[in-house]
Amino acid sequence: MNNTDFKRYTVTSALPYANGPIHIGHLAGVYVPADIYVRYLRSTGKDVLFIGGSDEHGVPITIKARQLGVTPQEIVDKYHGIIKKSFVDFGVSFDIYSRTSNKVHHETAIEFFKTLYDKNDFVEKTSFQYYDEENKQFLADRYITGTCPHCSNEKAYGDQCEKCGTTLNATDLINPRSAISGNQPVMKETKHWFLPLEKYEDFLREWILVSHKDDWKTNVYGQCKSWLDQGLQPRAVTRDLDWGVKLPADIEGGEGKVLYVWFDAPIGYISATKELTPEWEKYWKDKETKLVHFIGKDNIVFHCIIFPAMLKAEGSYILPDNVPANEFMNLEGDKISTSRNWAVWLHEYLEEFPGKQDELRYVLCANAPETKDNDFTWKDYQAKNNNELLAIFGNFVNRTLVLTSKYYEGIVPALGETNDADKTVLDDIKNFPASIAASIESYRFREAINEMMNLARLGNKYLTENEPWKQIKTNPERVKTVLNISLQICANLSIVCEPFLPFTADKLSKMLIITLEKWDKAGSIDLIKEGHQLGAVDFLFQRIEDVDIDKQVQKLLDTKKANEEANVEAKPAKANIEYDDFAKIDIRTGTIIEAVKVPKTKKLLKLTIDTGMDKRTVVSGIAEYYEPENIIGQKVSILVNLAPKDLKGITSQGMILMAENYDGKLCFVAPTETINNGSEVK
Ligand code: B3M
Ligand code: ZN
Repeated sequence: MNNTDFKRYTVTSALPYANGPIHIGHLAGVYVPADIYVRYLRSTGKDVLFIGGSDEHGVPITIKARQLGVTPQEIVDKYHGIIKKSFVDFGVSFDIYSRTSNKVHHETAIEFFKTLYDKNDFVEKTSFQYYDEENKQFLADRYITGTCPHCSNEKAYGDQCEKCGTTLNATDLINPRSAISGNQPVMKETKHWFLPLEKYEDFLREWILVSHKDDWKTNVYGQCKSWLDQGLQPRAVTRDLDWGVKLPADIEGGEGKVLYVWFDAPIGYISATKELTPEWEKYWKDKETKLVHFIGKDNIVFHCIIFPAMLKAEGSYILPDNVPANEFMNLEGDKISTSRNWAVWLHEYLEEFPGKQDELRYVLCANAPETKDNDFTWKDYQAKNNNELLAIFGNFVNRTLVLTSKYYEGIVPALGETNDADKTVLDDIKNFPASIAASIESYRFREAINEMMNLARLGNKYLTENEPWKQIKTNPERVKTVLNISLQICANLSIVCEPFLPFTADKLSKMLIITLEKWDKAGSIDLIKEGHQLGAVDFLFQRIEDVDIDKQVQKLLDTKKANEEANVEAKPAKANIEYDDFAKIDIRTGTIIEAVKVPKTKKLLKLTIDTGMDKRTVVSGIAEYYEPENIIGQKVSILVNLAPKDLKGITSQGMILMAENYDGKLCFVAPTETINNGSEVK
């Protein structure tokens, strides 16, 4: 079915884990494209529900709770609120933003599970899993640590070694320990229910590789094909955890078990719809509903293989018409990482760039990782804002409105006579809505936003070529035509920019004092009538200065340095010595009383040290880290019985003890309290 055949749309976007704030990668990968698509559908008058929510189960949330000494509920309550506010702040226009810890979801997920359970769609399997006897609980993979068999990293987890990246099974670990009690876990029998995905392989092959061969994105199609080519395996749908959707008491052996988070989370789309409207079944069971999931590439298997198999097994649901997954957005050449704080967090962005939501939406859409990973850089963000939004879109609108205000007190002049060039522009205006729509409906949002900007480019070029500020003296009637056409372009922009730049659309329609029209009005060359009074002129965009960008880049450099420091491993100790060896050295406290650079050297300073016994010269390789004038009076520890050495013609009598940081920086090893020079360091 193509778009016109569907009566309604259910659009979902991945449910972010409620264990941290959201960042630009989330917006670029999932939420900006989804919001563009939904806003466009609404503008074309479609019946559409935009469903979102927080994914509040899963092991990472329990780990964060343990780390912070709070409950998982406290974690999800905190981050659900932060995430929900970020989406509101950025105009991500959900019809509902729900959460999977709520009652409706638990009931819906259990009902779904029971339907499959009662039809014997699950396979029951018992297996042996690591169990923490002290805490009387089975251990999820992330709760088991041990030595990686591949790289001997002693802090590997039961599912992965983060040092060498190897995917592991908990039983691969050498010397496994419980991350909860620290004890050696025991193997204990446990029963779980598995969805036999292999049973749905033929159906999935036909549904994806044949019927969606041409309309699913190649990155999505390719990943599904490789999963199917490998052959599907049964997938556990339950876990031994106490945080999640608990199995009902009447499930024999279900005690202490919850639904696997990836079984319950996609059902969250359904439960949120149920929460939103009593007519929810129309949006999930009627074949005239188009279901579209917006996700990142790491969620493809769950939304294209596992969830459709679940829906197929349950039997009463429609299947997704498309799953236009994006690849990943990186940041300044490195993968965005919550654990390394390598991210631009939305709430922090708004603190630094208040009111600039559309600027970020624009850059993230124009650079969206639609077919391959892409990179966000602050320099590019500044360039796109200054050279595109400000210089083209903003400049065009501002000049049009300022000139109309200046020449006609803000009243729209008559169109008057049009020449061939005018007629060409008027024809071009008519074509933009259809070309932008075609790109949006094909989930090519980069192409769509660029086409929207082409309308602003058309206006900017038309105004510049016709120079109304010059013609006003010689041909005032001509100026009326030029500004009337320019105003029609401004009015068209307010409609076609709305899916991408909702805040700008609102601001522009207010400056034009027109209602924000629906898509079907776009393309009209009579949107804004002669004699209409325009509103006060304001700037749509401002210039972003280097200083603001440099501050963001520096912030990331500081983060990178902090990460390096956090991950530095101290060098291993040298071989043992006897005490007598140590007793031979004589280290004293001292004070630097003079310091000068050694000529023709970069690294050397000539120091005069008061050792309490004498005042002696020491040559020290610290010139790259200390200016002589800044270290007069510095307390030091000095090795005084080191044989004198000639360095660059200077006899050095001893050595200052310096600690060398991981990055090579040297710092003094000095007494922390006032102490006489010459005191023995023992
Ligand atoms: N909670 C978030 C992720 O994997 C995951 C999505 C669930 S969508 C049903 O990024
Ligand atoms: Zn390893």
